[in-house]
Amino acid sequence: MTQTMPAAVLHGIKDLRLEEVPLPSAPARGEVQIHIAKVGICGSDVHYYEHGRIGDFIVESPMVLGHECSGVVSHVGEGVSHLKEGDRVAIEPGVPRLSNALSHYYMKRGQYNLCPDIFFFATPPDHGSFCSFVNHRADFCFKLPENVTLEEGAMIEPLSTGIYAARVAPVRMGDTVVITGAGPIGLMNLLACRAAGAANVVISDMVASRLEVAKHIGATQVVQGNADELKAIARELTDGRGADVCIECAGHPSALDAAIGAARPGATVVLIGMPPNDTATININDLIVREITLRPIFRYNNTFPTGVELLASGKVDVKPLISRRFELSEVPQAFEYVLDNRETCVKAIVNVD
Ligand code: 572
Ligand code: ZN
Repeated sequence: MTQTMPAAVLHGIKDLRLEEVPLPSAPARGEVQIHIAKVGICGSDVHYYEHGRIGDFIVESPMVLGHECSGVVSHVGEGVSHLKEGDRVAIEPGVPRLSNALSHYYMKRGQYNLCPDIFFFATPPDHGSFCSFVNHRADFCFKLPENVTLEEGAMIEPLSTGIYAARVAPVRMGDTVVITGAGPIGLMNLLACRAAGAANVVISDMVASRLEVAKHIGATQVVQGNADELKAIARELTDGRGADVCIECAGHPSALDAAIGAARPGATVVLIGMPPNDTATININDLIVREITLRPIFRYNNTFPTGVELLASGKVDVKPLISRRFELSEVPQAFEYVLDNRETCVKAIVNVD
């Protein structure tokens, strides 16, 4: 008889079912089996739940959701030497399959996030981690030190976007940074920029309660949705120049305008938020005359070791971002909760074990 485990499976729009699915087989060479412990709910999980798709990624057959996760190693595959049974790990959800030459090309360049054949938890057609056990490539599992909890471990995934943005911009010591959008990703970027040594981090949003959280976790100034005010503050802080780095996390055309408007000549504007297709316009001549670099980022690469160190050293504290905790049996209610409380809920975390 096949053994089963509980999983949260999306069958269609707003049709999320807790059901029994087959347990994974023994981990292959180079893999570990992980007993999942904590899974955060991401905006993309909620988007698949609400719309059944993100752009061209369509949930065509039932899919297990979840990709922000941590767990405990339960079985070690052959050839794995850096992990043992019982180790607590943060799991990086995207693993290149290396099934073609193009994928090898990007892997060798260190840009494995750009591999066209990447496996990614809860991105159709790949199942996610809202379940008890997964097999995963061992080199994409990162051992957590004793002073880092499994909840914090699950938050390394969303923190990774901030680490990557601060690294590629780059954010330098003493910089003035503007972040547009104070949702979970904007707030993770705020934490990463402070840890990178930014002296001033100004963050904007339309929602006052998000800005309260931002102030609590280290924003030096907050702005409630006014592009002119954002630009004025950025200039005031920099002898009239404007921000050294701007990070757009709202995915709204007006936020993109505000971010570019607040940037100093020579600045980099990092693009994370995805506006609906054909809604955002950019004045190229404005970018040229001020030598603004636009730097879109797609997920992240090589950020998990940094995430572990930031949490272990206390340089970053993600705990204030946890708004609510649920059990696996409550996952359908958890998704409804996140939908109903979009503006106030930062991160909902599910206890799976
Ligand atoms: O944590 C990874 C992650 N990536 C997101 C969104 C939420 N969480 N991205 C935005 C959507 N894209 S995508 O290419 N896609 C649905 C695969 O449009 C991926 C990155
Ligand atoms: Zn995500």
